[in-house]
Amino acid sequence: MHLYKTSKGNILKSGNQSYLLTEDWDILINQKNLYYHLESLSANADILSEEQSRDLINNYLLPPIGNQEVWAAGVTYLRSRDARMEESEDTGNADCYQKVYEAERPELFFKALPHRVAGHNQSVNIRRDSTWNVPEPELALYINSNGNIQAYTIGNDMSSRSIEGENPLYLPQAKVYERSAAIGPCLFITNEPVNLDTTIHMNIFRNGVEMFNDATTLHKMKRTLNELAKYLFSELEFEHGCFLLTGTCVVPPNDFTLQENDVVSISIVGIGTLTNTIAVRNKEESR
Ligand code: DO4
Ligand code: MG
Repeated sequence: MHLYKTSKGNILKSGNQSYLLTEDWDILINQKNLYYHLESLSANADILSEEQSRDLINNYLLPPIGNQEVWAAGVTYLRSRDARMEESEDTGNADCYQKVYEAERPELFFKALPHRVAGHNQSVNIRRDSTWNVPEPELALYINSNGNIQAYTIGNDMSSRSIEGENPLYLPQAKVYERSAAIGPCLFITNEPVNLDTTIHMNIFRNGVEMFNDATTLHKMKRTLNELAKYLFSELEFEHGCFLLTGTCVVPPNDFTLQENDVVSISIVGIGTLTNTIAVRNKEESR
């Protein structure tokens, strides 16, 4: 099942049918068993025609988030560890990435409040004070307030490699700024375990020309999704549940940096495609 949030209501696509669900987003998704909850709501919900649901999704789509915080896990794939070690080798800080990759405790960091999060077809920013910027395509989890994974979506953990490479203590600045995160286009809800053969694919286009194209599969992740959720919830409570980006395994070559107007598309089989255009905030917007 796919659940879209729009400014005209929530749309559930299940099988060949689309339903309009008018419940408050935070209450709708924060369920002990979201799959069965949506299945039972759909029995009494208004059915939308294919044309109506396409119109709402194409013209009124919002990021699939209400009052949830967005958190992120780091260095969950070997490829990410290697990239961080390369970007920090001149400053002698590469060691900490090796250690966190091997440690029992995962790297978890706060990423965004909902108002800083972009959705599908919205822009994400690169920082003006950063010289090396990349998107990070990641599987994102929706975890309910009991700490149980209920849904999946696509995440883009925008990052400054120059700022983090200078000093790992700059991580919050490399990772957290206006519109540094995107999630969407919808929540994917299933009652099956996640298939680890699922691919995460990213393309980057500049002036219509493809600059980058690569993919990975979830089974390359060193940690389990439940392990990440368990650590995140061990000493934190999330009234409305939260989103957790699970780390990247697709990293553009070291001579690549994003530019304004580049288009980043991330696809995860079974969920869909999240597309964002790269923007730079103008000075008037900043204060
Ligand atoms: O250690 C810094 C962040 C790592 C990260 O965001 C990732 O591996 O995806
Ligand atoms: Mg990341």
